[in-house]
Amino acid sequence: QSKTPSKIDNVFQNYSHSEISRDAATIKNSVVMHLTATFLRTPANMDSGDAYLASAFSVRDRLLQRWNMTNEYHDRVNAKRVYYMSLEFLIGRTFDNALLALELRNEYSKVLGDVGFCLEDIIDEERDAALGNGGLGRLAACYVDSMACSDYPGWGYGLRYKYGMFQQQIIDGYQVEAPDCWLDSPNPWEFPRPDVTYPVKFYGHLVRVPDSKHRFTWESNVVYDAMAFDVPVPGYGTNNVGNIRLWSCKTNSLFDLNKFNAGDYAGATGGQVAAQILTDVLYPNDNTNEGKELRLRQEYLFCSATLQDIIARFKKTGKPLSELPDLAAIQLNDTHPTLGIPELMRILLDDEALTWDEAWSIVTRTFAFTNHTILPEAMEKWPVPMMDKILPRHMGIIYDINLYFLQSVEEKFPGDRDLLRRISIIEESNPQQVRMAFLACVGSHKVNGVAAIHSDIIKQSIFNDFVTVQGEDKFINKTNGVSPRRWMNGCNPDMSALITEAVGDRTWINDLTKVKKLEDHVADDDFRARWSAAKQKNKQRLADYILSTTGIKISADALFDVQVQRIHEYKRQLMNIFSVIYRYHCLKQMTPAERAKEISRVVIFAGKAAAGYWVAKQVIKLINSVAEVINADAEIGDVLKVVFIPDYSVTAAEYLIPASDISQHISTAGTEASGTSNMKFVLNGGIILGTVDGANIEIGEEIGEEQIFFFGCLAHEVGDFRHYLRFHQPKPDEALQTAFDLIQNNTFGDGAIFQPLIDSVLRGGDVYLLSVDFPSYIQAHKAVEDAYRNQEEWVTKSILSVARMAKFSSDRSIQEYAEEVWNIEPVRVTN
Ligand code: 6GP
Repeated sequence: QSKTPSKIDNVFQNYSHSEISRDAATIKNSVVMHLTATFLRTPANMDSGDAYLASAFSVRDRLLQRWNMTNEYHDRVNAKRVYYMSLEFLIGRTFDNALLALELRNEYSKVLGDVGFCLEDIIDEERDAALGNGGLGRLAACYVDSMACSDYPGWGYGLRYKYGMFQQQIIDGYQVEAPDCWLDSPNPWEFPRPDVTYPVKFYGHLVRVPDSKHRFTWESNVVYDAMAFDVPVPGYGTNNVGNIRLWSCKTNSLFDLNKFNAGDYAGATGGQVAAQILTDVLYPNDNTNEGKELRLRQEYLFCSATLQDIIARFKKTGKPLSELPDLAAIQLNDTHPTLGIPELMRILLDDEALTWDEAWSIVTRTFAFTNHTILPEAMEKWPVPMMDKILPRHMGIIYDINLYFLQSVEEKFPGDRDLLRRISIIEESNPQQVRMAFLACVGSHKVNGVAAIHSDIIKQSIFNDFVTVQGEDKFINKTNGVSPRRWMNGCNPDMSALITEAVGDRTWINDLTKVKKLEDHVADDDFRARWSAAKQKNKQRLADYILSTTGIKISADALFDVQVQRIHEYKRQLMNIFSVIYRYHCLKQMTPAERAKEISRVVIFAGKAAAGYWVAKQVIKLINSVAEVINADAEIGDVLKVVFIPDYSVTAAEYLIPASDISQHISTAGTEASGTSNMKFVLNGGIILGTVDGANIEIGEEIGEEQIFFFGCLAHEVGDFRHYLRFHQPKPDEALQTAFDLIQNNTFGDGAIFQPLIDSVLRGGDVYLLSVDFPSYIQAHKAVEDAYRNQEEWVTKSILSVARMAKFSSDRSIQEYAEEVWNIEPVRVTN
């Protein structure tokens, strides 16, 4: 440990605390400095890529002052921190977000404008950080944003995947995956920390420490080094800058010089390859679990490095480990980081020599767990033999956790053997499996679902026995939310300007309850006209984006009908495209005069399918095949267009969401835990067509049922319908049958390709109840059209919706977590 010479303090006294320099000349100088000194370019040969990098580095310099100050301050006051552990952070772009947070957008726009660049083009040079699949990963990004903006000392922990979410290309209508080499060019938004590196062991064997019951030495030759990269999370309207610490496998020390010298070049780098691969790729599964060994090792590398780091930071305070829960709260974002529980036990037992009871008390007071799905295919389980081989120490700890837990159950409910079987962390299958959701539940002091309906469902289904055994208070609801910074102020500047006008200032961006003020303007004709104009501008921007990405020309005057999310059977994109086919059929039956009276509509899809999810990929093919036929039908023209936008991403969502008139959130009731895009669409003045599912329900409660179009069966009816359909042939109504007929008649190319999709309804038990919900779905579409014809009322709905959406800010969610789960207070960072 080197000591800081006392002189340094004096010399650099004012360094980190100086004000951010905002004047044009200083900004220009710093951009030019980075252009020349960081990237070895000159102003004369600068292109927009260079302009992006130089500007981004210059903005980051300004961010760093606050970042240093934040961490220094939190250390100084011994602030309790929350650690959000997530295998996924779907961040998207950072440059524009940072400009807005530092309130430097106009300044940079001017400086870049002076040298002939347009800020919007420069922003477009940045690649998304797509270190996540969908809902759960994007939620993590919104949550760290809210922690930063609400002055909570919060860190995200994740993995720095070399290849993020795959790039989706559409070739001949089919999805084709290509690697996302997002780190190919310099990334201004990460800081390598070679000094923050931890060894992580795998395999090996255990030696019991003499005379101890629970203390072991874990001997292993397979040790990888996890190195930290820090990603700043700029807080808006505060000095607070959050941090996402991402781990990457360090491989240099694994190069085998002896093998190299002996001419075995592949062998020389073999160890490096094995290590590197751990943090190479994001597993592209959304709401599914694949029991791959590499994934287990990836999860452990992540958990071990994170827990070692948290303990190292805590130890700097000099406090006893029993006080860890007073300075650290750890949130598990689904089960993927659950190994953090046995890992903390291992550290406390083996490294710190605590007793089992002392260690277990610390663990259960520190961890809390969020469940994001009840889909059975997503439930993480690991075969005991695999776990035992890769993580022998953890398997032993899990056995002991389970033993003590089951003993406590037996004490409360003596002789209930079936309860013990159901509730055991180890499933008695062949081979045995570790049920990660149960481990997470047993090791946490609070367990939450992500919307009211979902939190109720988990209490009645997967955690039903735990409610009986551990009491109801442990199981709570934390309805999701989204960041108003990115999902309003960032992506919808014109609407945001109107809100600022209505509120009187920009404080609504950090306090969304203020949007209520919009209600005062709902009768103001001028305001309404500008509201519509903002939507129209967003629609034109999307039309341009669609033209440039797909070559399809659409009219911005049509109704934009959007469904964008991962492609999944439970989300029912299939039902949507069946309804499009039916609409096409109806239009074809009409005379030109009748057709002219119809509302023109553009149906927009986007979303990725997991690479191994065949049915989902066929759905993409069907959408594209239908689009091709309809878009080429001159008789139909602009009355109906269908677009599949390839490579859906956070950035694409930022174009799509502000431009929607109607968006679809049509999961079978009880299957979508919450949804978060539903919130984003309504926060941008869009109207929802949805099922009575997830957060749709709470959105309806907040904004009023006149503002939302609900249809379909209810969650409590699903069981009976499914039961019926197991034994009875589904009866498609005339509309659905028409769609089937058109497909089978080869209207959209070879119908045989799509027969399995039709069979999933007719012969597969119609698990997602398309045949049940289709009639009310078609009805709901009619209701939407009737409402849309009355543009005056539509604008009213749009304004009222936004005005009543305050609940769905992630700031509200984070405040609830802080108060009810983490027990942390905001800390205002000052000099
Ligand atoms: C998703 C849920 O499907 C979605 O409804 C929810 O809004 C989101 O999580 C955030 O809570 N789940 C996942 O992304 C997932 O992979 C294992 O769950």
